[in-house]
Amino acid sequence: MSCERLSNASFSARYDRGAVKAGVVHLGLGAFHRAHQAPVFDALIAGGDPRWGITGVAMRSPDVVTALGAQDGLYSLSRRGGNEGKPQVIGALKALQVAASEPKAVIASLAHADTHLVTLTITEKGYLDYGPTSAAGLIARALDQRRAAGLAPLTVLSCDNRAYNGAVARDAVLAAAQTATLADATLSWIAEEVAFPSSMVDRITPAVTAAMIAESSDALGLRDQAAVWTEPFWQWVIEDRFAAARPDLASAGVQMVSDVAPWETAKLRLLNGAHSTLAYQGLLRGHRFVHEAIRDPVLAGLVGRLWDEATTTIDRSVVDVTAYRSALRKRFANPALPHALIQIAADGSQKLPPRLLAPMTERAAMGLSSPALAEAVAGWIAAHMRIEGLADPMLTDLQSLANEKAPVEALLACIAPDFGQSAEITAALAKLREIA
Ligand code: CS2
Repeated sequence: MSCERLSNASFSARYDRGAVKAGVVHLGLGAFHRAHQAPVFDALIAGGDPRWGITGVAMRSPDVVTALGAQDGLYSLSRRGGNEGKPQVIGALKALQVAASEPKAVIASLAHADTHLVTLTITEKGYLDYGPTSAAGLIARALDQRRAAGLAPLTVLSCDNRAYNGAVARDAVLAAAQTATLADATLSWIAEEVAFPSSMVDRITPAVTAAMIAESSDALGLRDQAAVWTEPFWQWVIEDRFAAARPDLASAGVQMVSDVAPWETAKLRLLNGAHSTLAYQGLLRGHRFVHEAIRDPVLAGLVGRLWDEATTTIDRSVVDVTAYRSALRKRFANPALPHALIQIAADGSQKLPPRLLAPMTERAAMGLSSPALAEAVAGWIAAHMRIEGLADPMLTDLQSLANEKAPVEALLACIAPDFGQSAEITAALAKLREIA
């Protein structure tokens, strides 16, 4: 591997980085942002609009900021599977900050006159935190300053896998503004002037490993401690509702629509629902990666039945489910992108309701049973008895309930108090226990 670091000196002159302004503040500087939104803004800048550079904010750990800081905010993106070519160097990250240790600097970035758009990848559970260094807390404080300074409102664009993520982000920012006892005038300004469009984001991007960093650095001929691997496919569907200045996202391949809900529902229930199913059932059957699990005929069959069930809850006038499913099978089977099941298995308490429980509830209302969805949920419970290394904000409660063989209702009550379809899950769990 080369010893020379990726740096400005090695950036191919696609555009003048010095002329780029930070019009976007992104909260949650993980691999997903660097694989999904950042290349879109990079394309806009390369296309001649330098307003859309990014201030990248890591919420807690400074590690990624340290790694990126040492290489002028540059990193390489490798598209794995298909015609990958050389890793592409992304130059859109203009500034780097850490929310936990420099909240004032982050608020200043959000309140800066050049900033028009805030994008968020703070994970499903990130919307439950209203504290002063949380995403919602920082945005609320910055909006207070913007209003006082007579600046334009912002567009706050959630890019997390939550149903109605725009409304969820709005509720979180309003709750944080209340918690911080900001002026009533700010609360109404947020409610009336700030835009919180929903968006559906999609690009399979595993957590970065040392092996990925080594291989990317070799391919680049430069040392890149912030390299990311992703798949060739990407999709971003955004509700077309911006507060003020807006980037020409459509020119970079983003779909601008009036209603994201059908896209969001299809993606959460077909892609993410199958992912969670493969994660728990796959780990239980001794697999480590998605591409291995989807090759297991038992799991491939279960995913097919799960998709049949989920499809009845999807608006097929908007989404071509047949094409979507066959594309998903290929994307999951991509051997060039090892995606660890244990990573997807994290935070099931937050992920299961929109992915698996919501379609079960909707099917029950149509008078339909959901054996495959129930089997998937049973896998989540069984994994809490048998799999080590799961992560979840409710892990202790879930593990002790699962190990005490508490009724399924007790486990589901932790994550979805109003859910009524536990009988099917109890039956599926009994079957799983018999097999084990
Ligand atoms: C995955 C997602 O970890 C998970 O829960 O299901 O991160 C998935 O890879 C992305 O949503 C794909 O767009």
